[in-house]
Amino acid sequence: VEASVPRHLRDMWRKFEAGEFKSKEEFQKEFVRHVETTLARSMYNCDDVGAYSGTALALRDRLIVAWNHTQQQQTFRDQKRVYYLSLEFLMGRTLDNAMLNCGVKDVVRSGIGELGFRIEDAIDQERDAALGNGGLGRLAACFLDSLATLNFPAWGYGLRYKYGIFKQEIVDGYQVEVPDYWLDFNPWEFPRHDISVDIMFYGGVREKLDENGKRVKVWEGGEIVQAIAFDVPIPGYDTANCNNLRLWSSKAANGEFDFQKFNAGDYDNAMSSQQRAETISAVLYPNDNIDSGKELRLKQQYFWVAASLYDIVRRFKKTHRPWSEFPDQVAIQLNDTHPTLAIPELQRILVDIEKLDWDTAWDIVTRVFSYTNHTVLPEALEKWSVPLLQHLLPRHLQIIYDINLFFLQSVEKKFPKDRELLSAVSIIEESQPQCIRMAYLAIIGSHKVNGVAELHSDLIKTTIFKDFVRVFGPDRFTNVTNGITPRRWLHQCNPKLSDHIAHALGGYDFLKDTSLLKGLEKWADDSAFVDEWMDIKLANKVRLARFIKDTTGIAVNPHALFDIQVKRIHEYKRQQMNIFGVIHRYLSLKKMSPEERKSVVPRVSIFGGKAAPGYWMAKTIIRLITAVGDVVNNDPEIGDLLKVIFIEDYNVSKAELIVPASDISEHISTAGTEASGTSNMKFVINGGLIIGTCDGANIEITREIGEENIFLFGALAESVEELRFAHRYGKTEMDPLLKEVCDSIEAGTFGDASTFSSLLHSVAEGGDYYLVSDDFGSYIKTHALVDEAFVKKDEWARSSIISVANMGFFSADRAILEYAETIWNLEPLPLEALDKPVHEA
Ligand code: GPQ
Repeated sequence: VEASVPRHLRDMWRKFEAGEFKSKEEFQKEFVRHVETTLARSMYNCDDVGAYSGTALALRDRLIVAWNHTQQQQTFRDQKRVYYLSLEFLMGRTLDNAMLNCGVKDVVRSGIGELGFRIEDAIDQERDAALGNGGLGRLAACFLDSLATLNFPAWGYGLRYKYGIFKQEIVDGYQVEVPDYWLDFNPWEFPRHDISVDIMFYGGVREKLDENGKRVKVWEGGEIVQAIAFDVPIPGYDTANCNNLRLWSSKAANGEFDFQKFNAGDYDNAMSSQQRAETISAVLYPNDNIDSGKELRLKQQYFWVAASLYDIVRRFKKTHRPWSEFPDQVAIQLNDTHPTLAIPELQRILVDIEKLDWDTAWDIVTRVFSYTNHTVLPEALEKWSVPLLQHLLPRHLQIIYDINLFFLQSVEKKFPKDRELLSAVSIIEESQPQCIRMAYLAIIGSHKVNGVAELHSDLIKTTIFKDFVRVFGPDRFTNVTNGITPRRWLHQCNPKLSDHIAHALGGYDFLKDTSLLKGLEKWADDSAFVDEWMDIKLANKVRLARFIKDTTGIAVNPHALFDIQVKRIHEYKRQQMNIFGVIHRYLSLKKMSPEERKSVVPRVSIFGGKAAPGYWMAKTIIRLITAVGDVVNNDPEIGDLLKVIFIEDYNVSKAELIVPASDISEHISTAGTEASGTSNMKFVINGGLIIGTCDGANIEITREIGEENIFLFGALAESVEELRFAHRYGKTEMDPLLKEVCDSIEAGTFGDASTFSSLLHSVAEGGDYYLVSDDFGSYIKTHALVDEAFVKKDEWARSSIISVANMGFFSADRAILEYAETIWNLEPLPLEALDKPVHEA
């Protein structure tokens, strides 16, 4: 590649290439040029949206040059790459993050300031890229940031949904879903109309003799849909490295529409194949921790997996290496089971198209793939019905059957006559109809399977995948505890705290090496440092209080204790327990004399999160939260002692506002149900304390920061089965405090009680699958401890600082380094190479 362009031409190109903004004038020139020519606006009609757009366009020119260099460099060095396959990338906004990562925010701030705009207002105009549901999708986004920052050659592959997660509106206290069409103006993507892949669905499988007289399978006669690539540059922090996120968009394969039908006056059908094709990438499924099993979802999965693999294989084949080297060049991480069809698809490519023998192909496949599990909840484990697969992907079903056959034969050999084991580990579930268990296929086709926190990784080995530990041994399973990027989740969302830390530590190196945060410990006794620390928390609470006032009309006292639970609404996450606790607090306040009320710590209970549109119980929980708010917030006796806020449409950009403003946040899932949680990490690194159960990453957070700095309560994972058993056989009585709460709801204190009857029923004796009643007493007691602790300001501040000092482990950089070393066998691209002009011989 290098030699193909003569020296003088290379110099000429380089001379005119867009470099970094070295001065604010350089930025201003580009800004004005884009506003006036790309956007066709002028200084007379450039509003904040125009300012955002102009800034974004100026910055993306730089990003794409860095992206080009990085990609040329990666091709030239030809090292092993990792491909992160995820159906969700919950990126949020890009502008602020990109400016900070590229180190140009100050230049842009002053440049745009002189042109009459505030950088914060421009940043605020951007819509979130909300291509994900919750933790799983945000983890993928954090991992992309870390991969780029650590200079790993890595690509993300996903779907370019036209509609991301729905926008949540609250109407009369109920959630209403509104479509999120976010692509109106998206400067961060580059359509690659030249990069397209034909993807086939349906059709049939025929056997024929090839030129050597060998019997081969041919999959043919199906419907073709085109995949078009859209590339999103992912800049690392403080590095020239810029990785790629490739999102596929679907399009009809044969032209725009059917002209014959069109001319015959059949307008509707002329458009229909086009519309059917475009439907594939139209919308993100809004489910979190639940399997929907819809045909269109399966189409999305295959479409995306097949396009991505085609792309990866094409890139590999350009190097003319033998297939045996494919696993030395390519690692593919499956983010949950959503991309599991990649396993039979790669086997199909190697056997049917590349003509490798089955065993050779299968050895390559298993060395390439690894699989991350994100849940033990049975209702979230993906299964696809055999008839559906037979119809949509007939050849893949055959391959899955063969994978299963050879696998079961190997099990039979190792454990002769253990029929129970055979049916327990079979990929095929013998249900009516038969189903493919995608997690089993993912395990069998991977060399490593990981959970996302220690407890979770232990649980998958002893519960849902225990039979596979027998078959493969324990080494196939491993743990990589989740992490978060400190760039977005500290530096960007909490600039004041980041600056304060940098001042104490003598620079911003902690953003790349979070173990340096440890240096904060010695500042925990410095009163000026501590005062400033608490002032920053207050300022962040004031910022959130202003937002709450603007959006809900409710005034909250920023000196009150801010108690926050923001995450998807789910029974296992137990927002119902939180709101029951709030009701308990309200009832207690009502019983107090005015004198007694004087010693109460004022509290603001803040909730946020979306319910899956079909999840009625979750929607009922939202309704109860808003109903309690309506009563409590308007009770003159209560005043500032208690406020209950539901923040509409919780998303990444709102999280950036909310997370820095917590005193306490709630991570209170039934023990053993939350695989990791990642917002727990975000809140603590921003100086908030947490109340939580012994679940997911809470356990490791406790180990790192010390149990004196966290409010833990509730049953342990190992007793959950026993407690559930007791409920089932009617051996438990409802906790008396909870009973009082349920009675007050029943009595109509928060409006028509029938609205909440299903919710009350779910925690009643004989049910209570999530053990709300079992944990309620200790939950209430622990909240009383929180109140007591909050008024001891010095100790509180100390806990906050010591916690942040010990959060270094939870950087996504650490997680990515673990994946690279123990799963992918991946090396970073040396930085020196990136800094040098690419074409220099
Ligand atoms: N998670 Cl299975 C999701 O956000 N969506 C899902 O469908 C599944 C898992 C979460 C999980 O609930 C959290 O505990 C994890 O922290 C997160 O994935 C990332 O691993």
